[in-house]
Amino acid sequence: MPEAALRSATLGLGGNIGEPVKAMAAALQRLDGHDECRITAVSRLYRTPPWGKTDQSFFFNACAAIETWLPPEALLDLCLSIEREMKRERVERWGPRTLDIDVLTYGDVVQDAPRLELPHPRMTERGFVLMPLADIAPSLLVRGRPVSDWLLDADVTGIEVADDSGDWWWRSA
Ligand code: PH2
Ligand code: MG
Ligand code: MG
Repeated sequence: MPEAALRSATLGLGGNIGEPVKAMAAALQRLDGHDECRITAVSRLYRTPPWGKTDQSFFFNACAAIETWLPPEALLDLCLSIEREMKRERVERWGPRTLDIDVLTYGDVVQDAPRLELPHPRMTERGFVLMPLADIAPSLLVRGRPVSDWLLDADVTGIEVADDSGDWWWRSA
C-alpha cells in the first residue's frame, strides 16, 4: 500500500426525486464534515433535462471539488454510504432514489477497476456533468483534454442555472 496522501478529487451530484437539492446540500455538508475529506469548491446548482432514460423528471445537478486522505475506493464507499443515508431518510415519503454521488476524477488516477472506473467513463459526454464541473475546474485535464474543451462538444440543451450563489449548499440542507 502506498502511504496515504492528500489528494484532489471531483464529485458529481444529482437527483430527481423528492427534495434532491436538500439531499445534495446535506451530502456536501456531510462530506465537508468528514475527518478525512473537505470541500474546496462547489459549482452552481443546475436544473437539467434527464439524460439516457428521458421519461423521468428533470434533475438537479452540481459538482464539487474536494481534498481527501481517503484512497479512491474508500472515497467511493463514503459517497455510497451518504447516498444510502439520504435515501433512507426519504424512502417512506419520496421513493427510493433521491441522490446520486459519482466520483468523477481522483488526482490523475486512471484505472479500469470493476468497482470504480476513473475518470468516470461517461463524464465527458454529459453536459449535466461538464457544465457544473467547468464552474470549478475548467482546466482540469480529463483524458488529456481540459473540462472546458469537452464542454464545447457537449449537448447542453435545456440545462439551466437554478442557483448561482456560491453557498446554495449551506442554505438548502
Ligand atoms: N443521472 C443519471 C442518468 N441521467 N440525467 C441528468 N440530467 N442528470 C443526472 O444526474 C443523471 C441523468 C444516472 O446516474
Ligand atoms: Mg450517476
Ligand atoms: Mg452513481
